[in-house]
Amino acid sequence: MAFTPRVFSGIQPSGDLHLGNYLGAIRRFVPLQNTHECIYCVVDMHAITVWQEPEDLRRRTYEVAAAYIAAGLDPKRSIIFNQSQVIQHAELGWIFNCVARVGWMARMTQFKDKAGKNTENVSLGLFAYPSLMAADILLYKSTHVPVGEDQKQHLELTRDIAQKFNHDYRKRLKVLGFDEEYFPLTEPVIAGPATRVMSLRDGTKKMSKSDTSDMSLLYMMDDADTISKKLRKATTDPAPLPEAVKGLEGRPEAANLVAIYAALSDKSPAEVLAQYAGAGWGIFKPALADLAVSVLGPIAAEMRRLVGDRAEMDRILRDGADRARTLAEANMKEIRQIVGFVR
Ligand code: AQP
Repeated sequence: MAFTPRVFSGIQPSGDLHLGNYLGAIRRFVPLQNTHECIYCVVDMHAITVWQEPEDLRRRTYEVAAAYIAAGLDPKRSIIFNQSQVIQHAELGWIFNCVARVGWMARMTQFKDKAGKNTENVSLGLFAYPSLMAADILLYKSTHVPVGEDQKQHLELTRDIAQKFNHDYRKRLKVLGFDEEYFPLTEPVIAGPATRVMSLRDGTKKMSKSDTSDMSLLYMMDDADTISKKLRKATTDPAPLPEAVKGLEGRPEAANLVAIYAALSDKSPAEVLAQYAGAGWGIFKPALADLAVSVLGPIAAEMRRLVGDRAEMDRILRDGADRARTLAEANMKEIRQIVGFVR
């Protein structure tokens, strides 16, 4: 069956937003508004899979929504809301907990990374996280999900859950007259030069909200001086920039800074190297800092303005949640029937 092309993605309000979130996700959300029906969620229920101070959770929920809008999402065209306002996410998440297998969850590298040696003591929610993520996506029968590379495995699991649901309920789907492919097999959209932005201190480690070293991340709300200082101090090797992308092999920090420049300027790494071949870091780092300030500065200013206007943010999130709930409930009505719940 042909599904209506629909984009869904989300970000957790679990820490301050950084350049990886911006380049790997938010920046790439924006042009999709021109070609698809888009739903962008602030996934606050995912955030509490690890402890969040309630006041921080609230502040960051507004910040993520503000970042979406400041980066160019139009709340009239795209649906923007926070997950906990549409309770159908939790409802379908539970059904998917009963479709997914424990072994599938145990294989998730993000769970292993986050739980570390502490697997007995992390929340059950952290373990089941990918099942709620599958619910977020499939609740709207979303066909495309723009994400950074770190989310690829979770999206494969979303497809596994969709496939198992379609298979387990095939007889019921037939009896009720639904198409045998009830849920779509969603496509990850992982594209562009910065699908995995690395730490500014270690080019082999992902830039991540949970990194405790401030200098390893560029935050979306950093001011111009801080951006320049962090980029000036970013770890690099001593060699100048090569002429071609092949010359970045084995140079993770150099490759990372070139990828960041490319993504911020909508160029390819090859085009960036064509411009800077042979340049030393004394030239490239200030140029990168200027570029980063020119892109992030206006976004940060708009984020500050928006988070200062709580009434407007509440209105936008409520409107988005109302529109999302209408779509979600139409599908949930069918799903309850398929599963066999009496209503
Ligand atoms: N370093 C990154 N490079 C490219 N994309 C990234 N994303 C995250 N880090 C990078 C993308 O941002 C989106 C939102 O991520 P999330 O908040 O839902 O969860 P995350 O992937 O767990 O983000 P963090 O910052 O790495 O948080 P922690 O430290 O909690 O693990 C996703 O599309 C993600 O791919």
